[in-house]
Amino acid sequence: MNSPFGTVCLVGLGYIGLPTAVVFALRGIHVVGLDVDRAIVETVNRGETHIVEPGLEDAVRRTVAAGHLRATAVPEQADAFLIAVPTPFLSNSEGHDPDLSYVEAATRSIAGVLKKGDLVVLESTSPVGATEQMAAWLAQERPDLTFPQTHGEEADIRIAHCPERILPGHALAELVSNDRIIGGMTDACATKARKLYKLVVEGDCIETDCRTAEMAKLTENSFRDVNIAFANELSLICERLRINVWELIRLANRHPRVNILQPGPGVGGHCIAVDPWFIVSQAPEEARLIRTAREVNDGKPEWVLAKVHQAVAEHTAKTGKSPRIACFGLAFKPNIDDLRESPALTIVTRLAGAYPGLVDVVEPHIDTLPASLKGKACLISSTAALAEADVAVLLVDHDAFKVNPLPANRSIQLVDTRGLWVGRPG
Ligand code: SAJ
Repeated sequence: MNSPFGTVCLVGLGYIGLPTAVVFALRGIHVVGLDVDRAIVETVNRGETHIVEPGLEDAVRRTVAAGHLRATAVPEQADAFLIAVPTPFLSNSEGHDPDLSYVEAATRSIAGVLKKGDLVVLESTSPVGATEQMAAWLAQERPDLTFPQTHGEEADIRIAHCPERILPGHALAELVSNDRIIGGMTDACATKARKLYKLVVEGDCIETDCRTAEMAKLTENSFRDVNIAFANELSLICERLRINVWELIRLANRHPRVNILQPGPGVGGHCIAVDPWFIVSQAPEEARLIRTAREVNDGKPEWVLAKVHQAVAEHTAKTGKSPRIACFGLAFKPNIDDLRESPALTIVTRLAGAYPGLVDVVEPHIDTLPASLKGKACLISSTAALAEADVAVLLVDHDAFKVNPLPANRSIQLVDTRGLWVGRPG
């Protein structure tokens, strides 16, 4: 097959960029990974990874050994550039405005090696208008080339937005099986980008314009955030009304058109707790529900902390002694080792500060505690923690915690934020 994509360049070898690079390389496509972090470049070139993702290490080793994947810190020519760099909040922003500085730096870094006929795709989750902004930066850097904003279908460079939608922990499979939204700055841009993704994607690749594609990604994560907020709000209401929220949700979900998600200690990760703010930032007057959902979910850790403080106070009043507190789970969601933006980690760090020397942590997916807990809590086994615990706080519904380990012969006060050990009989 004579592909117009001899070389594909992934800009940013992070949680999205590296698995994406690997998926193209596994199809025998020549892939270059560009990253500003030389340690990451060297790691990948040794056939290793800096990311924990099932199957990734093996795939990097094989594709590097086969000569299909190579990393570099110096931009070089390619036929398609996929930009997958972080889009966090502005650190000085009170209103959660998006920070496009990584996108800008990545865009300007590849501008010098662009040639007529190249495709540039923004994959990073972005506010509406970011792809057009990227095109404007490229045009600034390369006045000798033409771009879609001025030359439409005749432009030298094709530009598109194709948001990633993979679930951490399932990256390699979802990169192939998920449908992709392909938002072109023009129809020809979308068509060219679709041809690229079709080399690896088995799901549908659906063409639209770049602004709709940007909003679609933000909408997906906001939809989930609003639905989780509904479950979290129900958990607060049920506590006040003395109703078991998990039983309530199980029953309500028997309705054929009701599908309520699960309450928890808050919403973590680097996507769902961030992306809705991009919509709020661009349409503050209109995005009322989306903003409130963020506030409900962000408020949940405080509520859990208040429950633990209450359990501690009750134990102390009854026994005259401070309780030992066993916390189950630190990850931001079940069955992964990812602690980024984890509400469980926030809660445990606050507890370790409030009750020095009294907090134990059970987290089967990590070997050492993160910096915020080093020397302030102990990472121990479930059995060891429960042998001493007076208060147990369940924060993550890891499979390893599915069987209730609480001893029958000793009373331990339980704060169960996931309904794993209370409220799910049978
Ligand atoms: N959570 C609950 N209750 C639930 C479901 C989730 O409290 O019923 C919590 C989790 O514990 C976690 C947070 O929400 O703290 C987010 O977890 P998640 O599994 O919902 O999502 P992420 O952040 O791992 O990945 C999401 C996905 N988006 C959607 O499902 C719409 C994924 O497909 C995206 O690719 C990813 O964001 C992203 O990169 O944007």
